Amino acid sequence: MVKGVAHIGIAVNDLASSTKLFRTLLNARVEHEEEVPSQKVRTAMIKAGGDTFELLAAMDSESAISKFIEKRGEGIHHVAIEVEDIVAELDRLRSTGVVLVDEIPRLGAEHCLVAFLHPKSTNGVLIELVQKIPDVEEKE
Ligand code: CMX
Repeated sequence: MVKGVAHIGIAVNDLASSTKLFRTLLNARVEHEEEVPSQKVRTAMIKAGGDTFELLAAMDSESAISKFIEKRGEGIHHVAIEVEDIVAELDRLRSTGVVLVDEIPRLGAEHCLVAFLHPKSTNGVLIELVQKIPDVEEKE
C-alpha cells in the first residue's frame, strides 16, 4: 500500500550553503544529517509543515549525484514514495513492466529500506520507494 510522498530529493553542489538556503526559504530547521557511503552521498533532511526535502550532495565524482549534476545541473533529483511493504510493491511494479534499479531493497538514509525505479520507465522521474523500519528498543 502506498502511504504518500516521503520526501523530495534535490541534488546540490554544496550541502552547507544549500542547507542554509533551504532553511531560510522554508523557515525550517534541519531534522537530520547523514552520510550514506554506499551511495556516496551526504544528505540533509529539512521538514516544512508535513513535507520533507532531502538535499543530496556527492561524496565523490563516482556518485550518482555527481553524474546527475554534471549532466543536468542542480535540481530535483527524485521523488520518494513511502510504502507499507516495499517487497510487495516491488513485486507488483515488476509484474507491470516497471524497470527496477534495485531488485532487492537496501538500507537508505534514516534506517529505512529503499529501492529505486528506473526513470526510463517512469516518465523520466526517478522514484524511490521507502519503507520505514520501526525503532527496536533495546532491552537489557
Ligand atoms: N532523474 C531522471 N533521470 C535520470 C536521473 C534522475 N535522477 N538520473 C539519471 N537519469 C537519466 C540520465 O539522464 C540518463 O538519461 P539519457 O539516457 O537520456 O541520457 C539515464 O537516466 C541513464 O543515466 P546514467 O547516468 O547513464 O546512469 P544509469 O542508467 O547507470 O543510472 C540511475 C541512472 C537513475 C539508475 C542511477 O543514477 C541510480 O541508480 N540512481 C539511484 C541511486 C541514487 O540516486 N542514489 C543517491 C540517493 C541516495 C538516497 O536517497 O538514498
